[in-house]
Amino acid sequence: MPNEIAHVDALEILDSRGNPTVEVEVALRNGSVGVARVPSGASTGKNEAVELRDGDPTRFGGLGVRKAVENVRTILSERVLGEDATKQAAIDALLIEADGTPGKSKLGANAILGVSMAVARAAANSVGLPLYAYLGGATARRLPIPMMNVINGGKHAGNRLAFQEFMIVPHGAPSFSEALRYGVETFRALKRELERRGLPTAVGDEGGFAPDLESDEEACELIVEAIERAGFTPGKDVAIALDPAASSFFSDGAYDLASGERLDREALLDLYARWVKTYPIVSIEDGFDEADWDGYVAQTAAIGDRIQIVGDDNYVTNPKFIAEGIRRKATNAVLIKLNQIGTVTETVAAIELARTAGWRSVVSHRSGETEDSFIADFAVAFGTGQIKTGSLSRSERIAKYNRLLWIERQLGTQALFSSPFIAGDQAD
Ligand code: 2PG
Ligand code: MG
Repeated sequence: MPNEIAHVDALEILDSRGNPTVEVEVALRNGSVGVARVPSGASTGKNEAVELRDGDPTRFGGLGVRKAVENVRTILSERVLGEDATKQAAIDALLIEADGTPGKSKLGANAILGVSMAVARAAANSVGLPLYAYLGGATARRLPIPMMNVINGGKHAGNRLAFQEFMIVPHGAPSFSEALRYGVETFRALKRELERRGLPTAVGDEGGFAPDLESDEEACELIVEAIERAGFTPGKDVAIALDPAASSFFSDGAYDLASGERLDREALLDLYARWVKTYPIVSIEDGFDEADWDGYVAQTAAIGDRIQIVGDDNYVTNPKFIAEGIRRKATNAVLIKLNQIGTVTETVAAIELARTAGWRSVVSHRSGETEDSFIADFAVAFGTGQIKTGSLSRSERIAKYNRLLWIERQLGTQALFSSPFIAGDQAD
């Protein structure tokens, strides 16, 4: 068999927070090799596939992944040895079956995903195609618009910001590389603006600045200021996207903001509606607690015709929950994270399901990342048109952008890039 899997190995490596994670190497009989590294979240949804951690307090505070690594080297390796690496769906089915639990808790989604991704890479190398072309076929040519997280709060920073992510979206740029430049220049202008105001410019987990602002709204004001100071027009060239990750500031039926205000669902919805009028916001992800379906539904009914409403913690890239969201009209888009569900095939199924409902998909990194740029190729392969992969600092974030620059070059005149948002739409 030409693409036969001959060897599978794994190693406990470190992610961008210095926490252990899994790296998998798959070698084929013909000498082709595929390597993959698994990311890890901090603001995780309750129903995410399970990341297997050793729980041994004498190593890495219990965060070691030796068991997951061992599961790759033994059980998972035995399952896939001799299989054809180009049969991704069949291999993923074997991995799922080997685990046998709905949440991949027996062997670990970190172990399973590592093998799934490394198999895809090995197969791509074997057939001599870049990963995006192997996974997406000859027509895969859409570069994603980047959502760049320039101010970090919530669980990704030690400041008082309740909202986790304040992102810039250069939706007026003519190409991916120009979008990246708009992003970098705005990021730099933001740094100068923070310095001017005497605020710290240290960065958080995703490489965005993490100043201790008085309110969450101040972050939006600062970004608009930075966009202008960089020479761009807010809402026309560069817009704003938010991921409040509201589960992390929700307790006893209300939401606690950085300003000290405590808002119920209706008041928080009013705040979003007001912000959407005041700031050039094109997308809001996880605006409500992951179990607050009524919040999502009300938000989509109220402002879903003007902006993108994305579900992350409530869907966890799981077709079962996405189907529920479609039925309830809870959002109009979904965040896509491979490690929330645990195999390449299931992740593709999530994107396909969203598409049947006319929803958009945003391929996303995790706050704990590695130098692996798999998601850059993945976003192009499935033409999602949007990627969220952090700020314009920290190499684990930049690795994805740099990979997209090469994909753009390889695609040349075939490359497509267009904004899913209407430029100027939000500027009142
Ligand atoms: C999110 C992600 C990525 P984490 O909430 O969208 O930005 O964060 O990986 O911590 O879940
Ligand atoms: Mg999120």
